[in-house]
Amino acid sequence: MTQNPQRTPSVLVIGAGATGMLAVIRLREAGITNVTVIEKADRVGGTWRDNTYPGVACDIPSHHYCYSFEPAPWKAQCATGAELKDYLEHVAKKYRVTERVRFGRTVTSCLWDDAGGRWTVGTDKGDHFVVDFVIAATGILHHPKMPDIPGLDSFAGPAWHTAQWRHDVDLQGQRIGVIGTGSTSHQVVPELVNAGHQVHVFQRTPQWVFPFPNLPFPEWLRRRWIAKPERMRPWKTFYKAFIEQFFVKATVGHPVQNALLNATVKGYLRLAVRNRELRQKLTPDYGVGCKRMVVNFTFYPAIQKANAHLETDAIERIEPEGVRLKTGRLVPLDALVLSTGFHNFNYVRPMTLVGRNGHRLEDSWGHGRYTSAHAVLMAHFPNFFLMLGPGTPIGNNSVIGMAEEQLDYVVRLMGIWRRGEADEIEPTPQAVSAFTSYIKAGLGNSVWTRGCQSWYLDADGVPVVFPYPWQDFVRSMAKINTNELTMVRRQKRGGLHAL
Ligand code: NA7
Repeated sequence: MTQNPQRTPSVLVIGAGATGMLAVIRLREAGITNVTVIEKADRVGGTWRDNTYPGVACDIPSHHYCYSFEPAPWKAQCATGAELKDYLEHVAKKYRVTERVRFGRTVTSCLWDDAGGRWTVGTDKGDHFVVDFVIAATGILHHPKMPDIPGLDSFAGPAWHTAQWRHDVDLQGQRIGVIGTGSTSHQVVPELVNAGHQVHVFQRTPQWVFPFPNLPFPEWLRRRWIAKPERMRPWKTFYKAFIEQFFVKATVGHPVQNALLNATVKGYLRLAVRNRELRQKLTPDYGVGCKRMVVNFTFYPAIQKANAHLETDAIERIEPEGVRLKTGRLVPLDALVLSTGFHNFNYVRPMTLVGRNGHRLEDSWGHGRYTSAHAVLMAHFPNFFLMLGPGTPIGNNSVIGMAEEQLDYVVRLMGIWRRGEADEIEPTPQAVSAFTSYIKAGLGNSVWTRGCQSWYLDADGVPVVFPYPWQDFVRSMAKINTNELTMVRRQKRGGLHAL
């Protein structure tokens, strides 16, 4: 029943990365303009602002990894970090996102006021915002993970994480160690090797690599796209279909796609690395796709060069002069690059998040089990949306596409509030359990449980990803199921009334 069609909420968005920016745009389209974004850095861009290491690029095709409403004449199949940063800054300007952002402040607390039915959001600069809704767009791979290797602090030379690249260090003539062999390492190592440096790559676990040459788009084609942007639509359709019909289906257990993926990565390794001993060192002992697939075409050629050294013996400790291996050998180094990934389960943390009846985030997640409904709603946290929460990502797919689907859902949920049908909306604990069971039920067929350690796994070794095809993700949020929601209406005199 429509009671007050004019209600417009106040919304606070945490983070001005690709998802937070999208939130501003989608909310404005829906007529919600009282939106404030809190961003700790001094510019928009999130991941693509922070990661500036040599070779940084997206490993999802650029026509797919962008907003559906803002195609761009990309320079190559996969955009570089710099190109994506420029793209996001362009979007922020064009869609007037920047004017909504308060830069240089970090959200330190989100406290739900049971009596008032609103959120109070505090920042490290002492601000307090009282709002109807909070959208946490804090990203998945945001907090660099330092390796827990003894002696790290004792290293005499410079040491830094790939997400905090030291552009001030002159690497000329330096012996560089790179710890880690994930997607980032596969991008940065070829750059360092091809620049002629002596590079020692410390591999704990080899990775399967899907060969994808990052071919540039010819200038004439880009000019055609610039002249008529709708000419880019078929390209988006093609790459989207490729990812969804091949990659995603291969990872969630479709046998044909899975067999093809296996044949491709194994065949590529055989063809690209001719030295049997090196090939053996680079061959994982777990199923293809179990760790997030590395998409790359430059690492194998680089690691075979004379100035590249693959170290596969376990690390004992780090010493002032270099890395001491368990075999006793010291690998002498002048600089150390930590390509050791991210704390992907941090989500909104660190911050104090307290929901209804004093319920803390740690009360839900304290045991390292991350739950949500539809990867965006959390029980006990009314009017709070966690973008790309537990239950995402979907294999090697575009998180921008996932965020678009989630925001459509969020805007429709806010419609309940705007029509005055409810003032407080949260998932029932049963909805969270049902979504968690739904995710677990799909994991058996997926590649993520095939005997590896990966950043997808929670404390129990259960992957926290969406193990079904893309269409299922879309379908799961296509309709609002009010049975999944606890909706509360505030009566005029201040009492609460559960619906
Ligand atoms: P990843 O994929 O988490 O890779 C981290 C790498 O660092 C991986 O090879 C780890 O080995 C290695 N690592 C982590 N800690 C240690 C210690 N203590 N000792 C030795 N090696 C270690 O992070 P990336 O930045 O490469 O990629 C993150 C995502 O960015 C990627 O999936 C894409 O979505 C884009 P392990 O495999 O755990 O043995």
